[in-house]
This record gives sequence, structure tokens and C-alpha cells, in this order.
Amino acid sequence: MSDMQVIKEAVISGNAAKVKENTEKAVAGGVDVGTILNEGLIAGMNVIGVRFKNNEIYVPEVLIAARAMHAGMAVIKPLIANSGVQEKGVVVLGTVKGDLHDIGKNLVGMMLEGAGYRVIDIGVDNAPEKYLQAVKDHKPQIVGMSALLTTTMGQMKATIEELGSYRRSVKVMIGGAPVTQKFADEIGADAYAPDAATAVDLAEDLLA
Ligand code: B1M
Repeated sequence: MSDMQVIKEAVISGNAAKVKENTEKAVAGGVDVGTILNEGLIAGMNVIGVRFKNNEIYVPEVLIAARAMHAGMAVIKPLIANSGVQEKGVVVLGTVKGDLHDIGKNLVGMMLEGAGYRVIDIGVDNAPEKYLQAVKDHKPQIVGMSALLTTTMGQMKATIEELGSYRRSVKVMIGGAPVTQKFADEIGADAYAPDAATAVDLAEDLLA
């Protein structure tokens, strides 16, 4: 079994210690961080997603897998958070109200940090007023919203409305599994990213 396959299987089985150990081993062996993320950690989580969807596993197994994935992310985070790079901008990033999913948001945050942005992570379950307060407090160039539930996507529109006149100085980027470019256009977001790598590219475009 390849190193990435070992990490992927360890995420699926929820073995945090094994994910950590093998992620460290891969890093020491010079494996690219993007490869570890995409072919190991995210690949494992994708399998969990399909099984969860098919009711083959339930919430506890998903949480255990997510914890295992985080163990790997903790290893690679310092490597992609390139602190030596001059700050490109400030991003306020959070998951919208009613939504507790944060794995994708955290990945986006890590990738943005790695690309030189200062990320103010406001966590999950953020009401529109919380985004507004974070904009007032941190004066970001970009507000990033993540939603994983069709029932919480509407909070993105509510948040854009809440930002009011601050919209003149702040760009809004959205993402998450149920979100689409069409939806982004409908609610007046400036950008939609289907994945963390695209989020970084779009951040550059938004600030260009
Ligand atoms: Co939830 N869940 N979940 N869940 N969960 C989904 C999303 C679901 C699709 C599973 C399913 O039924 N097929 C489904 C949503 C259905 C829908 O609305 N269409 C669902 C449901 C229904 C629920 C509950 C309601 C279940 C219940 O209790 N009955 C409940 C809701 C809780 C709540 O939020 N209020 C719930 C709970 C949970 C757990 C707590 C168990 C756990 C979350 C743990 C955590 O995040 N800390 C969980 C998980 C893990 C999932 C799945 C299995 C995996 C999500 C994930 O982490 N994917 C998910 C099924 C699936 O997606 N296949 C599912 C990996 C992650 C890397 O991908 O988040 O898409 P993703 O992020 C990507 C891109 O989308 C993008 O970049 C990321 C990296 O490439 N991206 C952005 C994300 N945010 C972005 C922001 C950007 C740009 C890009 O700009 C700012």
C-alpha cells in the first residue's frame, strides 16, 4: 500500500495516531503537502462522505474520522502556513449560522495562510451580525463564508445584506459542497470557489 493510501485508510478507520505518524513520515520523506492533503487526508474524508450519505456509517464514525483527519492537518499546517511571506491581505473566514461543518473551512483557511493571507477564523455557526462585527473589528479585504447544508446556504445572502455599506470595501467569497457559481451570482457574492486551492487563486484575483 502506498504512503498516501495508508493515510487515507487511517482516516477512514478513524485512527488518529496512525494518521499523525504516517503524515509525519510522509513529510519527512519529502512528500508534497498538497499530495498529502488531496491523496491522503481529503481522499479518506471523501470515502467517509459517501458512506455517510449511503447510511453505511453514522455521525460518531464521521466525527472519529474527522478527528483523525485533523491529526494529519495539525502536522502539515505549520508547513503551509508560510509565516515568512509578506501579508497579502486579511480574510475573515467562518461557517454560516446553523452550520457546524468546519473541515472544509479549516482547509481553506490553512491554504490562505499558506499563501500569505492573515486569516481571522471566526469558527462555526456565525449569524450575519457576527460577520459584520468581525469586519468592523479586523477590517478585512475579504469575507469568506462556508456552508455545507442546503438549509444554511440562505445565511450567505443574509450576511451579504447585513454587511450593508461595508460591501464597498470588502469582497465576499463563498464555498461549500452545496454552493454553486449560479448561487453565488444570485446572492451577489464576488467569488465562488469549489475547493481550497481555487479559493487561494480567487483571493488573488479579488485583490488584484
Ligand atoms: Co454533515 N452533512 N451533517 N456532518 N457531513 C453533509 C454536508 C451531508 C452532505 C451528508 C449527506 O447526507 N450526504 C449532509 C448535507 C445535506 C444537505 O444539506 N444537502 C449533512 C447533514 C445532513 C448533516 C446533519 C444535518 C446530520 C444530522 O445530524 N442529521 C448534521 C448538521 C449539523 C449542523 O451543521 N448543524 C451534520 C453533522 C455532521 C458532523 C458533525 C457529524 C460532521 C462535521 C464535522 C466537522 O466539520 N467538524 C459532518 C460531516 C463530516 C459531513 C460530511 C460527511 C463531510 C464534510 C466534509 O468535511 N468534507 C458531509 C458529506 C460530504 O460532503 N460528502 C456531510 C470534507 C471537506 C474537505 O469538504 O467541506 O466540501 P468540504 O470543503 C471543500 C469545498 O467545499 C470548499 O473547499 C473545501 C476543501 O476543498 N469549501 C470552500 C468549503 N468551504 C469553502 C469556503 C470558501 C471556498 C471554498 O470560501 C470562503
